[in-house]
Amino acid sequence: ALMEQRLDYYSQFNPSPLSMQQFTDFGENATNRDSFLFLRKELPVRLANIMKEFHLLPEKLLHMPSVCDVRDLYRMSFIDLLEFEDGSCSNSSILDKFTDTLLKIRNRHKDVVMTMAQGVIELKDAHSINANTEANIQYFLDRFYMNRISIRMLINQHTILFGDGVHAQNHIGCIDPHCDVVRVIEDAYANARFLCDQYYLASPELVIKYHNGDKTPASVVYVPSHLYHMLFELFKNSMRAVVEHYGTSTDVFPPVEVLLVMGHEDLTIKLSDLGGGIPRSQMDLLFNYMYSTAPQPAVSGLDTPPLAGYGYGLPLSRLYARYFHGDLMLTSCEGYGTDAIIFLKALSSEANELLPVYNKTCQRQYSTPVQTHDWSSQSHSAMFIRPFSTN
Ligand code: W6P
Repeated sequence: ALMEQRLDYYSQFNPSPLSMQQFTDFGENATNRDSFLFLRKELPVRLANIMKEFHLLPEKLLHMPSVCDVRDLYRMSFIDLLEFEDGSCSNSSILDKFTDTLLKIRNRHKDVVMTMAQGVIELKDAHSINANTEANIQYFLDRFYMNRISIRMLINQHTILFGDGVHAQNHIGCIDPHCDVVRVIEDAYANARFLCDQYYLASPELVIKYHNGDKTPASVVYVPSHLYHMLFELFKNSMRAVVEHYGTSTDVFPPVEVLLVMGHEDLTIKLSDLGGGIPRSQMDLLFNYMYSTAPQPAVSGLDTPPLAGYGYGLPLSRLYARYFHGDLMLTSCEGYGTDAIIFLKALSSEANELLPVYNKTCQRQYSTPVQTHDWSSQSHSAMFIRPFSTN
């Protein structure tokens, strides 16, 4: 009852998005106490906003055991944070306790992506799912995972800056103010290649092309682990496509090409493969959570392809890109190959967190039916994506 009342209170506030510049300024100037005072309100606000949004999900999904488990974790963490609501902060033992609580919360939520995916599988096994339900789940999961990315970012910054963990050289929390994009590309490529070699005994080469207007090396204020996550996912997909398209009887493959361009607004990273491409009808499915949790083909643990893509890798990678107002897009020529493009904001002053807000507009999204037909011809792709459309 008390929790419900505090939930109502905190959900009235909009989350406060920080810019990359604010993160770095804060990291360089703020004290443990400043950070504590900010987070003891901002974290409950971000938690409360997404906890409220759970109520808008289809009833059927809310009853799935895994979804109940996830909601319990969120309630627990919200309650843990309420303990710091109006305590004094002159006492350094309270600051230490706060940091411990954040570490406990981060660890408690480590498997939430998996558990929510399990909840979607439970729903698909128990019920048939109509187009509206699917659209609502897609909408919710994008917002839910984005909220989670943002909360983990805040927790990481606080615990790295003020906890007793090790602090990477020249980093401000988990932000590298001179993130060397080429280094991250080569690192992600090397690790994806290792998996590819292990499974297929062959892998395509990497070719990087630069186009820097003024010949300055491509450096950006960014979270290297986020960039790595996106690139590793894309390289795995490209390598698998190339090796499977050419077959393992050859070990000469067209390389995966990366074009890196530093513009005034955007830093663009384009990965091009000649892996045979994707038909247009399947493009949207690559970012669809319901489709990506299709029951896995029965393979024994040891034979599971390490490059098995199309889990939540692509939709989550796109969220990482969008989190600081970048984006991730795929374009493909079926029969030829695929381009994957990551856009990042070149300027740290424009790289603001993109956060879901619980308000009337978002409430309306859940009650608005998916697009009804106002063109006469049934396209194959539309039938494929929404086979049970009732509109
Ligand atoms: C493909 C399929 C795909 C998905 C994501 C990135 C690259 C590629 N290449 O053939």
